[in-house]
Amino acid sequence: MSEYDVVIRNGTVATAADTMSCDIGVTDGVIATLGTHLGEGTREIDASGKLILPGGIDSHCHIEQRSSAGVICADDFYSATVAAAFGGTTTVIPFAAQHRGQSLRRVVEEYHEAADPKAVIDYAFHLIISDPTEQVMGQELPALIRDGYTSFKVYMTYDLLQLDDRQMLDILAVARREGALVMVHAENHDMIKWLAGRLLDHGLGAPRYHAVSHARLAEGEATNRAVVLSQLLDVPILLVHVSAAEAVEVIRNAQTRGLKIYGETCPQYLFLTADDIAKPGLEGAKFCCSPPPRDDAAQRAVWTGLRNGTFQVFSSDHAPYRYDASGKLPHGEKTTFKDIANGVPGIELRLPLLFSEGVQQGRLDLNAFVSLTSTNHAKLYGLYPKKGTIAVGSDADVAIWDPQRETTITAGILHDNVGYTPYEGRRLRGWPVTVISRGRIVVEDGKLAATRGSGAFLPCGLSQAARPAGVPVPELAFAAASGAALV
Ligand code: DUC
Ligand code: ZN
Ligand code: ZN
Repeated sequence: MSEYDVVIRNGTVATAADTMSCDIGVTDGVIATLGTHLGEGTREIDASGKLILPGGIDSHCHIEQRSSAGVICADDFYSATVAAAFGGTTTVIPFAAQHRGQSLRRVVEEYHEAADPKAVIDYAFHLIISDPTEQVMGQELPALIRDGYTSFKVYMTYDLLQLDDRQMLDILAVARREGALVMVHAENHDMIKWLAGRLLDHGLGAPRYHAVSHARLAEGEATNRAVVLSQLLDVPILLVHVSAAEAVEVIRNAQTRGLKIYGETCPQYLFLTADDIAKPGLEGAKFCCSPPPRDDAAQRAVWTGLRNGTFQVFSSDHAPYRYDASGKLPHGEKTTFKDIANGVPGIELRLPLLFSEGVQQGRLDLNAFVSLTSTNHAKLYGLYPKKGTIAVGSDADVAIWDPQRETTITAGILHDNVGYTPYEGRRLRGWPVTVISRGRIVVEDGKLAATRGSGAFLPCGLSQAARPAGVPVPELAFAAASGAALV
């Protein structure tokens, strides 16, 4: 009888901390041994010349989600998780999105009904809170946090999602009390609406004006406001999908001042610019997302932020919409920028893009790549060390990379249900060739080896990052001394 279920031999293993030559023995879905001269495995994998990295964790993706405008994502939990797996990702954390009037508990049940029979890799859920009623804030949310939904996204823009500052503070206060992590979509709603209205009044409805209306200052202002709200209550937050240099600077400054502010960015802010949105006709709709890709200087600021630790996580913000009336172009040729479904696909290419342009081009070392794409996600969202590393006792979630494999990106090689890719024609070096989730081979030799519904739900623990710094601002300290604990 074999000693292990799976043994991976002769590869180079990299974690967020180390790079080493060792073999991996897997038993019952868990890493049992790291070492050399391991006994036999029922399944033997030769990883000579390959890198063995923790499976990616994509902690920002939209799957089978209905937007506030009523448009459903092109990917369901099967196609999205298959695409993720082909791209080296073994855990996804999409959103259970509340629309106004809905019970948060019921929303979570519905997302489980969608995901449980379809996902091929493991998944957790963040919540989206758009209707912070007394019932939601007083009962549903605290109970859900205790059930393993320990992070939630709030929006400072979008007509039907936007929260005002007072509501934001209510949510931050609950997060502080319960130890949950708040993810913030930071753009100034009124600035965007004002700009969009004027542009449309002047007959400027082409996709490129999406980027004009979502001005970089709107992102910078809201990012600063979110930081200050978090500071007031001494509760950490994560700024998601950061695109503008102005926002990167605000986050960096806050971190320098010792505030617990975290940052996330995404492939579209490294590899696309507003010029893509300005492509002729409606072609630019394929690149419309919020906040939008900006310019070369913003790309440089985002790369710098990845290198110097301003950003802890690199996620896809996969928000898949087809280039037709079901998604990007609800009014066909007459669609203006304000009606284009926001979002770009990226769940499969997130890791290959960053590996090729980051690691292979010498911008990031391999360990930073692992931190940004896997380990830090697990730490931020309470999944570490079950997920996010290669260590004895961790789930055997690994991606075996051929670092030299060259691939030209076309929509046809991808596994999502979008029909186009914003990265068409790019040539990448490095690709995950074998992907393993809890010891199960999920992708091998370009083929899917996992079945629908074989992914498991992961209740999240509390984030270490979400602990308050413990230094209340003077006003809160004074209120407390006066007998009023405001948070
Ligand atoms: N913006 C979001 O806020 N969510 C989904 C995609 C997008 O572009
Ligand atoms: Zn967002
Ligand atoms: Zn998003």
